[in-house]
Amino acid sequence: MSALLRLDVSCPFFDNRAVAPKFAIPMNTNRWLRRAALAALIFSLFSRIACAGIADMEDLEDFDPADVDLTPIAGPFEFPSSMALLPDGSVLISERAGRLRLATPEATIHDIGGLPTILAIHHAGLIDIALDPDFAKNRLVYFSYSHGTELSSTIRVSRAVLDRRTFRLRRSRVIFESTPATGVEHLGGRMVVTADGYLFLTLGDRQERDRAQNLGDTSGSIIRIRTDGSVPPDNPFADSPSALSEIWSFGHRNPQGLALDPETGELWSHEHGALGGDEFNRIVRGTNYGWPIVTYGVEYSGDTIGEGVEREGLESPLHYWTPSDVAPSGLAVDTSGNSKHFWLGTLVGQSLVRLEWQNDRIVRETRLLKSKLGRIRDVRIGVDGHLYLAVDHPEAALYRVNLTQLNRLLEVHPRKRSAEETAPQ
Ligand SMILES: [Ca+2]
Repeated sequence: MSALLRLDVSCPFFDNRAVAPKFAIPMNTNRWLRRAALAALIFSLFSRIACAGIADMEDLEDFDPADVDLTPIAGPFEFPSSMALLPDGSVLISERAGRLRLATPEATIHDIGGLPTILAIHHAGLIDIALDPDFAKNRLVYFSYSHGTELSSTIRVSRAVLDRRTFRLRRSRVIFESTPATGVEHLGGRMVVTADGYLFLTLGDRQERDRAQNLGDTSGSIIRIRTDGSVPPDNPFADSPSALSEIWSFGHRNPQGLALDPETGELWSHEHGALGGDEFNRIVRGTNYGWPIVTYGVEYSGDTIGEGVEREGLESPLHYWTPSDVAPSGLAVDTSGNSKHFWLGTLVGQSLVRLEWQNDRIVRETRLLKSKLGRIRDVRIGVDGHLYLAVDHPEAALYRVNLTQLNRLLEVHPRKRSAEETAPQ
């Protein structure tokens, strides 16, 4: 069928046009996808009614997704944990339960075989997926996941060749394994692979906070290895006999976002605090980020943690969130505009967040889509310049947003507010 269902939302499906023709959904799209688009339409119409008026620029309740082509492009996915955007417009999606799936530009979904045995329980499972910088030639992918049992588990990173013809991973091998721990909380597991062949991986403290200050333990650290699994000799603790040579930075609680700056090569990360104290950090070689000695969070009982909020020699966050209504997840660096922006999802906050970077600091935080899509698990920017969102849901859609339009729309708000404040009475 080639008929089009006319709706008040756009649904361009993976094409690379900067501005898609609005409101057309091919009827040969599967029924679930049409339902997701209809839900977006209903929300869009509701938001036009309920969200009139000027919201605080920090929390944009009047944001209308229809203005930026917020579009469900594929699904459903069962609790997606991450995604990797392929050069041909396909998307690899990891599902927490231990399934890897490939959504084609035509929105056809294939299961990818050949994953290793994965410990999938509670928050544990398949976590992140990343492409080799030479993926177009070598088809290498990297994936992080929980391994072992609930009583003793590790985070592993494996790499394998993605065979697009048979939809299988081949020649899979483990290139990293963390220090084991009991329980399956505070796992971290986010990866970045750099163009010059390094792999960074975040590791949570596994709910044993003192381990984050122990350099003989990978818990609560960000590690750096070569993509073949070897440890680079210039790692900060490579010559220290009491430290694990993979460790790049430490004193982290539970980092669920890691991204590389395409302009500067800097590494950025955020992490969950306890009650309050979620942080945004620039990750620097050999640095101690303080957990659990210093934090802006407190115990869930309200008691203080450690020594306070800062101490000389321990890196303070560039931005932090207190109270704990955020829980950041997924991170993308946007260098398309005049200012650098960081995009992240939030789990507790159920929002999309933009942090604006100017003069070496975060100057503005903007929250949007609150409670509209649900818990946002992962945020990526594709080679097409669009923003992709994965939500934490048993029947999740993968969404795409026109980032150019979104940035343009958000730029209006501070000026508009400023103009109103300074207008003559
Ligand atoms: Ca910290």
